[in-house]
Amino acid sequence: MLVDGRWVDKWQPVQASDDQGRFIRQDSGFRHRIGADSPEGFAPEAGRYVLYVAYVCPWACRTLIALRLKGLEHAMDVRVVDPRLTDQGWAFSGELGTDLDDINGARHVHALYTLADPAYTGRATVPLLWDRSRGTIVNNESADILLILNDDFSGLARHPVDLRPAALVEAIDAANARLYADFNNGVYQAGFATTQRAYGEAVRRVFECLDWMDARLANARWLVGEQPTETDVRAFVTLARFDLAYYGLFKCNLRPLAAYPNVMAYFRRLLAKPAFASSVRADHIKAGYYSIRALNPTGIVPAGPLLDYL
Ligand SMILES: N[C@@H](CCC(=O)N[C@@H](CS)C(=O)NCC(=O)O)C(=O)O
Repeated sequence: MLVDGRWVDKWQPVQASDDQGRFIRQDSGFRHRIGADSPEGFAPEAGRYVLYVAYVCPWACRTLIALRLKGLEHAMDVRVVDPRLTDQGWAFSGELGTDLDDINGARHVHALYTLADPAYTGRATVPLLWDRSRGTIVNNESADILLILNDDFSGLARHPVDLRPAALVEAIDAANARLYADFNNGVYQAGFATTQRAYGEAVRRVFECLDWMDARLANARWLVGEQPTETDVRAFVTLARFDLAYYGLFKCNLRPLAAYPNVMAYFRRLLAKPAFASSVRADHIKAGYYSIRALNPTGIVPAGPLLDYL
């Protein structure tokens, strides 16, 4: 991570733990919005902003899906980092179909953070939204970036998609809260737990959440409302990594996804949409998660699982 703008220590996936061995995720450091009246002058303009992502990262992929669902590819460049973590965090290698950083010439994502704030302290995470005009980070919180794409860029969007219709906001936020705690972040809490008890608690919540989704989807096509919403984007990114990485590496192995017929049918409905399907790079997901040395010291990437849906 960065401390006062200097890269320190080897990269550790365990961001922080509480006294019971439970994984704690850090808060994001840049939280600006984009708008004609933005106090920092971040106006919504085509060609001005760059979205830096990793295809291994579920948080980054939710912003990529939103970008494509909204039809904003023409308005914003995307740069993709190598999915394999290095001692200096995310790197621009140009390998595995990823990008070099032709925008800022950075070799690692942490260099973007220190360009934005030479005294930055915190983890150098993706996704991040970069402003070419001011040479800084607008936002590095995927939940915010999703709203920026949905709302702040709606004037530039080519598809009339609203991922947070006003009438559904309460239901979306309630479902999101459960999904985040028990599923999106729950799998990480299982994977990075350092005590049996913390793992046991987390894995139970992961599968209770799958039970809840399966029951909810028995009579519904989407988790909230009649069209895919932000909630479906959030559910999808964890489902897409479930059998590939969380079942094995994170020990979320009570059951594979196929044991949940309604969830599986729902996941296939989402996969049929190009904006969702194009966000899934199984090779990046496996290479990235299995490069976490704290969980997989040999770095060996498993051959399977062979899945009929990816
Ligand atoms: N709150 C952030 C979390 C992003 C996050 O944790 N990204 C991970 C990749 S999946 C990361 O970049 N980790 C690098 C690190 O923690 O040093 C968001 O949702 O945008």
